[in-house]
Amino acid sequence: MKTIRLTMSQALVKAMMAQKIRLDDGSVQPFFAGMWAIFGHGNVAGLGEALHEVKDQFPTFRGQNEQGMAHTAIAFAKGKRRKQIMACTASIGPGSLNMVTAAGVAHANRLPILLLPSDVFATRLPDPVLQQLEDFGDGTVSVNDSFKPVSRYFDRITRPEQIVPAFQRAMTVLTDPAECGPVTLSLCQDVQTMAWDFPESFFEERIHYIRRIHPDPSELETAKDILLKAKKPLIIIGGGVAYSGAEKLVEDFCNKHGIPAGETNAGKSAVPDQSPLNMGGIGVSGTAVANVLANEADVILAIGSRLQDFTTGSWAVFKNPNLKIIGLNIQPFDGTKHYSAPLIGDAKATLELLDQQIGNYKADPSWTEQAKTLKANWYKTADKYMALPAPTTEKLPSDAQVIGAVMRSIPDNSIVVCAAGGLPGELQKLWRAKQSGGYHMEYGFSCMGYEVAGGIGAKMAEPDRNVVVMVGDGSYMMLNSEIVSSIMLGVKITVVLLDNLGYGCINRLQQVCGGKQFNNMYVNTHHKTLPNIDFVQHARGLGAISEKASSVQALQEALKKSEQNDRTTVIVIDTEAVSITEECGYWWDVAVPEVSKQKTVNEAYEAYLNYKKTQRHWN
Ligand SMILES: Cc1ncc(C[n+]2csc(CCOP(=O)(O)OP(=O)(O)O)c2C)c(N)n1
Ligand SMILES: [Mg+2]
Repeated sequence: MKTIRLTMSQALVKAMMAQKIRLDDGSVQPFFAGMWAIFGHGNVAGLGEALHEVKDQFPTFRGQNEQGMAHTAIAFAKGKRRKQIMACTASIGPGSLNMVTAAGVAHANRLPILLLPSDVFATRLPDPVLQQLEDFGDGTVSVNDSFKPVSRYFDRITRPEQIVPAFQRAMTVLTDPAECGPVTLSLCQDVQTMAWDFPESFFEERIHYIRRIHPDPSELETAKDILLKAKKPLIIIGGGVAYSGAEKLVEDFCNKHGIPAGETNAGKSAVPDQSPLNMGGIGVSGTAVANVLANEADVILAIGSRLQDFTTGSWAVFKNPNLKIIGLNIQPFDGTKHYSAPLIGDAKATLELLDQQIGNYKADPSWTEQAKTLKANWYKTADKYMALPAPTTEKLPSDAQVIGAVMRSIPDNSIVVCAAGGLPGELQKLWRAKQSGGYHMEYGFSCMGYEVAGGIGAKMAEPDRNVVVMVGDGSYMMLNSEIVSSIMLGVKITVVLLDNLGYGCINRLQQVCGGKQFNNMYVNTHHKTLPNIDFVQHARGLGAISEKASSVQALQEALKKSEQNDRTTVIVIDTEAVSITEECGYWWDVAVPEVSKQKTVNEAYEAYLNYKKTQRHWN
């Protein structure tokens, strides 16, 4: 056997560079687009040396915060529809732990990322090293064990040769459409530097592909039978539609069979908004179209959806007592939720077969017509919320008015990026993506701080598209420093920062639950001085172009102007924290205290109990 003597780190990097992926069009490209790195004593000498050696063929990017750089890598994988990914390495202790939250994001959103946190010395000889925690009862525990629940695959590399099987398993998980998510290979500091005679075969080019699982014939038959009896079927478009490349197929399927479709936050924009049977967002922040149909539907065909509570209105939005759910999903865990009739397989391959099976089946024409009428009415309602405020108004604009302005002012190919706060709900209701993939929402983990870093990843994945990040002041304050990375790398994004002086959405939620306004808006916090943050100066300080828009009109102009800017631009606008788009939406199960001294809480609890009665219990 021919061998090459390399350190574990050199071998890992060399093997990563040899991994390729074959796309549907037959083209082959590298699977790893590069490595995000923040070094410390845990990885600078080991992995750092190996990355330097190949820096011209395999790029290493320096992040500003480990969580931030991992968000960027995750957004990149999402933008690439899981066909190309990035890795992230961090130093021992705090650096690595900073990536745990991001691992949660990748896990919830089923997005592949290779995390390479540094670990303590395998030999234990210098213990405890700087940043090493000591478990008094278990010598095998390190802080990196906290990656276990947020990884789809975890291994700790305590000998150099272990990297060979561990990396092979990592690749299996990263390229598996059902299992894919974060993979963590925890690299002991000393082992990163240790040499071994690696078999040459470890470095051979390997061409992966995302396999298309075809459904079991009996599951297909059952799904066909259910669908053929449906008078009022409704499709749920989940994120899996885009990962499977089934966007056009789903659109054609809806049109051919007259089946309207609601979108989850992950599935939104797979089918462009203007497509006649795309009814927009479904569930807690759904439209007055999708949710009305969801109330009545007799069959739900959920495609590539995790059926998260926001999608199902905490399982209260489906009201038809005879409802049947078909769970078309690559992952049985998702496809069987609530005793759905599972239809396990790749969305595209399976839907093609289902289409053949149901032939010329059509939903009840009055159902399809109802959907179209509702949609036209909903557009009118939504337009009112998004209309320009009168130029004379003294009132601050609402989130909806800002969304309208952004939508009107940016190029058709734009991707809007968001994750947390009041904006995701408003965007799911109101945003109209003109082109497929124009809506990038991290709403699996809804992680504040994802927005700016995620925008950079979305732009790196699709450099020809315009990327607009919409972010609240709270999320922006949590993590904005990757703006510096965007400027360093020449990855231009436009950030629209809505400043309402606090956590507007949680403040509203608090009151819905009967609570007093407390500790969300700055004004309701314990303070000696209220913050008066100059976001424009702050963004300029990081190197961005920045301006304050004094009105929605000014925002529209600033957005138009920003297209010519040569680098990341932050446009700040003051907004009010009270208004939301009242029409439609759905109940969200947020637990309310059973006993309280506050009358408003008691009342909210009574209302809560009434809502609870509408929840579907696995029927
Ligand atoms: C990391 C993280 N911490 C806490 C939360 C809970 N949370 C959701 S939205 C929100 C406030 C967001 O504030 P901001 O970005 O200003 O948006 P707004 O609510 O004002 O629209 C909080 C605290 C979260 N989603 N993520
Ligand atoms: Mg806010």
